Amino acid sequence: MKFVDYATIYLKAGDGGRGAVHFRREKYVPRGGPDGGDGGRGGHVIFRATHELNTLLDFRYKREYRAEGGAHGQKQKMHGRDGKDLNLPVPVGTMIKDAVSGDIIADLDHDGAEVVIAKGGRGGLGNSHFATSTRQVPKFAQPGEEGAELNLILELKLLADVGLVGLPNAGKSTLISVVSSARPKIADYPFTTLVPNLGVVKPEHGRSFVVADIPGLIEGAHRGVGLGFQFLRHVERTSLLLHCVDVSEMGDGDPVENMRTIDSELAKFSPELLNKPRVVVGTKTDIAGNKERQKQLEALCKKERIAYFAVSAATGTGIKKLVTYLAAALKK
Ligand SMILES: Nc1nc2c(ncn2[C@@H]2O[C@H](COP(=O)(O)OP(=O)(O)OP(=O)(O)O)[C@@H](O)[C@H]2O)c(=O)[nH]1
Ligand SMILES: [Mg+2]
Repeated sequence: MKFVDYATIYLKAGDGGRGAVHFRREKYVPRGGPDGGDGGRGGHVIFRATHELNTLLDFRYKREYRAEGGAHGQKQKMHGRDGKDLNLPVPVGTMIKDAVSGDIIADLDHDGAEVVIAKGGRGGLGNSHFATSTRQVPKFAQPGEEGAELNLILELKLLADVGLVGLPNAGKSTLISVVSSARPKIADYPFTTLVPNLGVVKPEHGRSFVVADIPGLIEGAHRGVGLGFQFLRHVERTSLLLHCVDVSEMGDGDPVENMRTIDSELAKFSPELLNKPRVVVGTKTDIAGNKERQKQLEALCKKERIAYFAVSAATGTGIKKLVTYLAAALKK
């Protein structure tokens, strides 16, 4: 069970080609001068953000990347060919850090964002550059410069508008599957969702927005218990948190306590998370539940000025109202 939004990789840009040592040899030209050409530049390694990807999975399978070297210089002052640049597509929202210092090198936060992360080495100068009046037969040329070499950490924070949080089994994936075209795995056991799912919601009015469904959180998530921790950073960048609480009799424990457990994990992970606009959604209302407990949850939300909606993803009750509310809240 591996998380796919984090990868450590090694990159090497192409080395520059060597400059050539060569002397002109032509009929009837008794002593031709030096004509060694320059080496080509090594290929750069370039990252480019694209909406077509949404995980860093590829970088977990292949962890070494090398761009092509420049070709060596040739006789007759012929320049060696430049090495091909290596273009690596990454999902929008990928942050690139130096693996040693941890410094952020680039943050590719929009479609098409590009960064030349490792520069190819310059090609060496051929011996034709080194002839002077006193040194007419230079028997040397420059070597090519080495391509840059880097160890990097790639980190992806999904760029979603709405982050779905809640205990395992709360119905998060089911909700995203009825409001968007995402089709995540749904099952009646905890930790069904292992990696985040993104879904685009198209409300009747207003712009589309992106919802991220992350694996269930449990107590201690902020310390790394369960699967929660790696995923919490995904919701850091969302504009709104949607907290699913199972209010049916199928749900374990008390909805109010369950809500507090998640709130406390969010606060411990980053106090700012709780400053985000939040919506609490009581789920699975088609299954009988304890009305008293539902009322308590609703009352708590009212007290804390958090919007509350009761929905059933199974029957569709309350879903439209929720989507309309989200669309309006995101417009602000
Ligand atoms: N009857 C009914 N069952 C629901 C509803 N929503 C979810 N369920 C069921 O609840 C169980 C858990 O749903 P999931 O959507 O997988 O829950 P989750 O929050 O994504 O769970 P994790 O990924 O494990 O954190 C599944 O068996 C769903 O079929 C609902 O509105 N009504
Ligand atoms: Mg799920």
